Amino acid sequence: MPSQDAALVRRQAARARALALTTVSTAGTGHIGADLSAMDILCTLYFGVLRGGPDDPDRDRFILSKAHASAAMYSVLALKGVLPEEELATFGGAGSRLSTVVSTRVPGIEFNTGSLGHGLSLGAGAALAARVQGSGRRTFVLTGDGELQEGSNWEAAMLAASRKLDNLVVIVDRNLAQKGASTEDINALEPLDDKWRSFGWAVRTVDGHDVDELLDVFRGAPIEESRPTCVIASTVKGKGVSFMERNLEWHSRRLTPDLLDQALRELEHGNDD
Ligand SMILES: Cc1ncc(C[n+]2csc(CCOP(=O)(O)OP(=O)(O)O)c2C)c(N)n1
Ligand SMILES: [Mg+2]
Repeated sequence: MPSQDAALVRRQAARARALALTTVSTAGTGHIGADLSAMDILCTLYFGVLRGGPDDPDRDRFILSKAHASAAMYSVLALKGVLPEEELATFGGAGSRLSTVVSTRVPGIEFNTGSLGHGLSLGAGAALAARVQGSGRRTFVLTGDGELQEGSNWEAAMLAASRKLDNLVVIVDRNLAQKGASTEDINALEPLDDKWRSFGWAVRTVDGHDVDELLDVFRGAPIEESRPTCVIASTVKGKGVSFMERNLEWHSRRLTPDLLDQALRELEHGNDD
């Protein structure tokens, strides 16, 4: 039986998808495929997992390492009431704090990211700091899968395991695609779960659009004592909009008003394949 919490997350994810689509369409810029891929993960964290308000030093930390999913992030923050919804219309514009990669100018964003490959190092540091401070907070980092080709991730992965940072969770948005190409064609990541295990992490593979599964694994972390947790979330780039799903062009293609209408109609009437 799906839980009430999962139903709430799903409702928010549907609203956030509509906001993100409208935001990138208005701006004529952004990375909508990446936004829709990560949306169920983001909404599960923000509406069902992360503990503590913005001023609580012991709040759980979230780091959007795939910072180009910024329209998704801002849409979630708007639904959380952290950002005014009207401000989404300024996304990507001159002088707007809503830049196309996230920054700490925006309330609720903990770290500046955008140069791929650095979020996990920041996360390992944040998790280490929590331990030193005796805080029970957890740190969650969301990376892209193409992003894992950056070697810095694997240095951070080694350190986190070596320090037994079981308060750290990395979520890999495993949509099998990077910018315009398949990850396996460019620089194969498989067997990805074995890679993380061999670096000393506890690993779980889940459906990155199944909110019940996501709630279960995030709430249950650490999944093994004394090990950091890696959640490999199998996702679909462009999830929820049929003409975007698995279509490499939609990493960052411009969403015209006609196509926006089509996408919003699909969201309203469902596209559950
Ligand atoms: C160091 C670095 N190199 C290149 C880019 C440009 N860039 C932005 S998104 C992207 C593709 C990322 O693919 P992936 O990590 O799989 O994320 P997805 O969009 O599939 O979720 C690239 C290469 C960047 N932001 N940082
Ligand atoms: Mg990817």
